[in-house]
Amino acid sequence: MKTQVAIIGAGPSGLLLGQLLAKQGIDNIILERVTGDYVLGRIRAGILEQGFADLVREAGVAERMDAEGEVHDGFDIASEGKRVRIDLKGLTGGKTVVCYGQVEITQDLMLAREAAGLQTFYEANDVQPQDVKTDAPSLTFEYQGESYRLECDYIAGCDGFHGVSRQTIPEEVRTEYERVYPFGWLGLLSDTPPAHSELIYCKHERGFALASMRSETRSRYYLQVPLADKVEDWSDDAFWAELKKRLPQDIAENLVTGPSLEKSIAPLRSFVCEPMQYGRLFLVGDAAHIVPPTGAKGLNLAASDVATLYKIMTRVYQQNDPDCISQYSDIALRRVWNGERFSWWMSNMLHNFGQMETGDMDAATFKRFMDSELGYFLGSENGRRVIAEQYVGLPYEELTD
Ligand code: FAS
Ligand code: PHB
Repeated sequence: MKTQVAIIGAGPSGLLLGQLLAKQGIDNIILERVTGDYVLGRIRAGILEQGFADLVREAGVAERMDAEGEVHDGFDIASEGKRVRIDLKGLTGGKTVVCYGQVEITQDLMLAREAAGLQTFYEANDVQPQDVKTDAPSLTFEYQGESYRLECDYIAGCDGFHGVSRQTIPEEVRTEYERVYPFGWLGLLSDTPPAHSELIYCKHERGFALASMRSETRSRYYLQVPLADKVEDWSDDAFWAELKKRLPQDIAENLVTGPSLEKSIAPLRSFVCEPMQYGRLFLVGDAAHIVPPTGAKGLNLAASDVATLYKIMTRVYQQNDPDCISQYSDIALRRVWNGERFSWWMSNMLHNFGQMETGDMDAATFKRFMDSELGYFLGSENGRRVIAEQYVGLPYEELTD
């Protein structure tokens, strides 16, 4: 079995990359460990940067996103009883974000891949990259009880944080940077009308809360919870009662509650693996980096990795320029670290660290610094512009000639 680009993982990174490569006539096969339904069962991101939305349009898979996704011109940050709007459109010369669930975009990409007759092996087991430092790499894997080898020119490791790709880069070659936050996010999905027309990020002494949405009839909420909490510790009633305590009063008074469709706790970490490539193996998305969701960057950083690798593969095959693969890691990492810093910064400003460790200072001093930081950036147009231009996403970097 042979292809040009072998992709590990049928999450948003792998599916979007596969669709874009196919549009350029570059053959690709995806090997995915679980079923498609399992992939679609994971409720994750909800905000797409303009760059991501444009990439989905370029892939020819944007029809439902453009019809059902909601364009958001701004969002609120609530703190100390006040709500300050970050006017994305006004502060960035017209840039906005699209509110459209990761599940939806993943489903659209899956259906497009199937319609294009592109090959995906679901429930492919024990996928192992082989000979990635040679010009004849391959993937070995088990499928329906049989052993296979997929020969290829390049391997895209789109297999997420717990995948096999990053581990394929020898430890002595990899440098990993990490910060684990002393709390998690308890997320709840409900078929109730959103609390507000735009997102509200709430800093509160009881802990952070986020009011987001998926549509005019489906809402997504998050509460900062201690790492020791288990999702079974939180009944729906307990969730709603706590959320009302953290939301601004005028919003809480009109909150429509209802049964949860999904409830889960996600740990928060900042993580980057350098380099993001090794020979003909490229790490893409969560395989290489993780951000706390406070900046809505996780899925969007995966998209910018895809954009860079897509440009490189297009140049390799259409301009016969194999040397340009050496640009991938540096270009990808420059934007990744921007997203990491913004997500870390927003997490430090908006969460309640209580008496938890904050590195080089005591919790009370850290709180004073962060309260002042947030107050300054919300209190000045320049400060709000800094938040706005990071939130809509910095421009994607082009390849050098
Ligand atoms: P993914 O993890 O989505 O996909 C990797 C795929 O590879 C999976 O389908 C997996 O089954 C497969 N795989 C793994 N190992 C394999 C192997 N050995 N062989 C074959 N296949 C293998 N981002 C935001 O922007 N906003 C959010 O609110 C947000 N919330 C999140 C909540 C949670 C609980 C989590 C875990 C992440 C969240 N994220 C959020 C980040 C998330 O959206 C990721 O950035 C996004 O899923 C990245 O997509 P992929 O890189 O495709 O990785
Ligand atoms: C979401 O809707 O899931 C969401 C939105 C913005 C974030 C994090 C999560 O920063």
